Amino acid sequence: MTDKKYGLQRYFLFFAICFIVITLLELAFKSMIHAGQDLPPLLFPAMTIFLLIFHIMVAGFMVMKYLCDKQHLYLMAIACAFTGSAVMMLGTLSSFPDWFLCHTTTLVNYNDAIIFFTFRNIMMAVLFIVSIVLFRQPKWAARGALFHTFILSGIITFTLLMLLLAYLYSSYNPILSVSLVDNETHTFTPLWNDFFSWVLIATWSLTLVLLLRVTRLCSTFWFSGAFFCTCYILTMIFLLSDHNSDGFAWYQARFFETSSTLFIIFTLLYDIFHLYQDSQNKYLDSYQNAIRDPLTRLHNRSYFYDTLVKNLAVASPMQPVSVIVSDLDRFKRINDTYGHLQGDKVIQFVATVLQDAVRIDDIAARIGGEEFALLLVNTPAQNALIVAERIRQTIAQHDAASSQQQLPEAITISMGVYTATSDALTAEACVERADKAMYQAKQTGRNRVVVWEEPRPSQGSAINLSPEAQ
Ligand code: GH3
Ligand code: MG
Ligand code: MG
Repeated sequence: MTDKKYGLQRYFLFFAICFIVITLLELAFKSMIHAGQDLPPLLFPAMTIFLLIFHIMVAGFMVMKYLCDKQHLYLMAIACAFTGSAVMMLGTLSSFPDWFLCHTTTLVNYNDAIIFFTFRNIMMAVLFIVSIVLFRQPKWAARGALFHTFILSGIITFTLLMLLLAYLYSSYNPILSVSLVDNETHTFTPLWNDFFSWVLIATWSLTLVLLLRVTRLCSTFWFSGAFFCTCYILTMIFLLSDHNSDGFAWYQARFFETSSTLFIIFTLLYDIFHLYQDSQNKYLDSYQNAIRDPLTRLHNRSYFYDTLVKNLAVASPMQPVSVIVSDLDRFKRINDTYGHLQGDKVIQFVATVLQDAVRIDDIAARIGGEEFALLLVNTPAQNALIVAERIRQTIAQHDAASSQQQLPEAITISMGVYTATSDALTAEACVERADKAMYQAKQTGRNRVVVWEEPRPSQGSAINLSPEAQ
């Protein structure tokens, strides 16, 4: 029921947009060109050249889109429609013999122009119908390369056949040539007025109805396709209302053809923009996943080491780099008593405390199960000790109630600090020293911070105990 309502809303929107855009186009056209006005003879071939280029662009877009995943076979029917149309427009251009040299020509073969136009329209409408049918059968896309080749061969053969027929029925082949326009008087013959124009109106109308029913205008692409069909129906109506083949209606028709093709091109450009935006977001997402730990969303071990290597390269007494390694105290007991899920919540809680305690340029990482590391840029040892101490106290202060049950009971953490003031040590060696300081904290009672100090000759290793020991 809701689907039906949205479908109707979409149709209403489509017809409203069509009405507004077509009225605006008509006003724009009439403000540029007035009926009865003498028009430059090369205007029509010039408009045809623009249309030809736009049709080649649409065909190119369609082929590229199809080649992206080779799933949307219906795009190739549209690609053939626009390619065939562009080739037939070359035939139209050859009806204006001197257009290329910009000579004003009086020898225009209007009959050939309308023959190419007729075959072009039949071919495009039929290929649009094929495309709609292929769109309706998405399962066909999965049928494999052989099936795609078979369908593609059919589409291409049909396009070539229509090109051949257009050629055979034009003045290039006097045996079959039909007369749709009298080249002397430039008036349409009854064969055009009473038959072909109606056939084309019927074919495009059928295409439009099918497109609306099958695609339900589910995407901007089909929306622009429906607008294209509407403009082509309108084109035929303009031509029917005019009796002269070199008249105002031809220019009007070509203007609408060009505008509707431009509409498709803008839709495709929007599609590309959308795809680019989408892939950019996916890239950013996957990059974040690659550098972050899934449980805590802190940075992971490898990102921590990579950043540490970069920072150590520029470390100096003026630009010290501090590393803090932390490990939760008696965490096995938490897991054993409350289960792993609760243990995970504890790890997440600690991660939040760590992340909140550092600046934007610093790195908070999870480097093991319940082991964390902080990289504090431009931070001397005494400041790193203050940061670590603040974190230790924050964690120790919380209990189940104050942590909203993230912690099942109060917990503590042991931390070791090492500060590098040169690039003499590797990243691994720096972390090892902070780690040793942290183990010293464990050995000396846990829930404390120890700053690593260079061993003095008289001592095995020199350790500066946490503030609690001070
Ligand atoms: P100590 O004070 O000496 O550090 O004692 P401890 O019990 O914390 O010992 P240790 O640091 O060796 O314990 C690590 C425990 O962390 C072992 C393992 O069960 C647990 N652990 C590791 N990764 C995870 C995890 O992702 N989730 C949970 N829930 N537990 C983890
Ligand atoms: Mg541990
Ligand atoms: Mg531990």
